[in-house]
Amino acid sequence: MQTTIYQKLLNSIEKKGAILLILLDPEKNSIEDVSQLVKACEIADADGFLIGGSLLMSGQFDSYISELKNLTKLPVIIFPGGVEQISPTADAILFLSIISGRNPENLIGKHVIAAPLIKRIGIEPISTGYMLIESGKITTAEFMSGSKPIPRHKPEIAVAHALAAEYLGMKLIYLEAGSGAEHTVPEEMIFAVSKFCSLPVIVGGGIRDPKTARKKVEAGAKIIVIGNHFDDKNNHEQLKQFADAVHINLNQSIEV
Ligand code: 1GP
Repeated sequence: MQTTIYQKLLNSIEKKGAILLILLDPEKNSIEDVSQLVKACEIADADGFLIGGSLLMSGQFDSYISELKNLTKLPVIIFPGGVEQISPTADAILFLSIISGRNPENLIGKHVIAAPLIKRIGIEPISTGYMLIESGKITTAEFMSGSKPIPRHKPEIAVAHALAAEYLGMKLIYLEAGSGAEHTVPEEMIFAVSKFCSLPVIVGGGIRDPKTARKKVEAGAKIIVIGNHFDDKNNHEQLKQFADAVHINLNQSIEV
């Protein structure tokens, strides 16, 4: 039987301690710009790509992912901003429920529309409990989802949500400060969620340096997502430092 993308992610986490995924937004990063970043990711030993955005204006989602797949052997996973972001060209899709909110559309409504499509095109859904965490200013994710984030200094609320996701059979927890967040997800919250919930924890939003990425991993994060920081070509040379900071099993003693 073919190994699933989820299992491949778990295998990499087991080996490296934690993994680094780079978020590409087709609206912000043209495929020409991305080709340089993709090469840098392969050289730096990054672990894969998330593709998605809050708004899709251009409608080039399928072809964007196909072109990306031609550039890399790393996993390409859809991180959908909406039900229109489903494509047979990707390796898998995060089947996200915004469990921090109480909007039924984001808990089950959109899933009912997306599920038959996913079945028909045959890509792997990875059920993910997605939590918005308060991070300063209102983020796009918060605005677009019409849901309130979890207060950043209330780790116990995040733990209860994560446990509920685990008991509902979800496979990943995503603690999201929001793209370009002013403040990242607090380590205290990552630590509490990782301690009480056995699902791998993804952390993203506002991470702009390797040291911060390492702190999230030391607190228990198993997947670190970086988007905005690598929109700037000048930052591509830092990819290796980020990957080394996240791959804690391979680089336990390095100073980051
Ligand atoms: C957003 O968690 C991701 O969904 C990444 O955030 O763009 O701030 O790195 P940044």
